[in-house]
Amino acid sequence: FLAHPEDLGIVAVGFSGGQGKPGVDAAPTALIESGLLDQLRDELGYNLHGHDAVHNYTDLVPAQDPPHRGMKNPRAVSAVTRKIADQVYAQAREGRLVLTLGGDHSVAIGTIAGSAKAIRERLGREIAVIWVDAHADINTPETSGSGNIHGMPVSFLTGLAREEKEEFFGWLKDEHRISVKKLVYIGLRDVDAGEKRILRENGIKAFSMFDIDKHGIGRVMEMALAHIGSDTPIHLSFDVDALDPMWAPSTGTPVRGGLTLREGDYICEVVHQTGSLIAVDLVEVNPRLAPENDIGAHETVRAGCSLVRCALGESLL
Ligand code: NNH
Ligand code: MN
Ligand code: MN
Ligand code: MN
Repeated sequence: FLAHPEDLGIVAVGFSGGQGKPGVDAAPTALIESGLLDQLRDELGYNLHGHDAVHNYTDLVPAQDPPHRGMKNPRAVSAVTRKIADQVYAQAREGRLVLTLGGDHSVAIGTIAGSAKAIRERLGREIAVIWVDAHADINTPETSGSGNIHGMPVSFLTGLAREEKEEFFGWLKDEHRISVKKLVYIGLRDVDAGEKRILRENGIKAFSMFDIDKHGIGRVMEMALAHIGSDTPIHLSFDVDALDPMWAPSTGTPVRGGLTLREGDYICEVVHQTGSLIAVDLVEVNPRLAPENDIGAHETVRAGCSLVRCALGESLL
């Protein structure tokens, strides 16, 4: 699906407005300083584009941003994700693979909207999304208990949540949206009651930690890809909290009982191997949240780099 599979568009966004804990905005710089982009260029052979800047878009954050339908920082998140959608779209429109380094998971409103629009225009195709996360992030503003928009991106992207007003995600149009049928979750273990109902009522495919224990990650990936169908462009959105806190302690909402680093890497490797990958997000690394000592932050950054390298083909012999 890529005209230039060796060309990698980088969108580095230090944005934390989709949740309440500062520090997730420092992740792109931490990942880049640990050598991720150099590895992608020098070891994996990608031509990088758009990698000179880490964006924080503080200019898009209004001084006053009171809640709307219970959503916190709604104007800021809407404006920033709209900008991200433009950036991802511009890279994807060139036929490049796109890597986004977040930021909290609200950035995926922009990344997936941009991918979906570009692939529709270039190929007339719908994209599939593989969402790897401890959480389902499919709350609507009304079902959310927290009001944090990083728990809502999937509901806006699928059209389960909608808004007319531009300043509250009204800029999201059909061309940006994805089908609930082409969405697959992997790694779930902390899903809100309202989200469980949404998943059930919409027949959304989800592989929880229970399914991974039961079938093994190998079989789960076969089933996940079978659900999507071969020959479908894939956007991989990886929340680092899908990994067990043993591997990724520095994240805003760690949940025990998660994926091993090796299982996370395997998911990324299998997705790479399909040859259908069009975009990758790595989100929710928070280097400021380092329980015990900052070995945690270092380890989490290292795990994040490993996931990205695997998704971009490092392990292919
Ligand atoms: N489901 C909760 C909420 O809506 C938590 C979401 N937190 C995440 N999602 N880290 O990946 O706020
Ligand atoms: Mn090329
Ligand atoms: Mn998430
Ligand atoms: Mn999560």
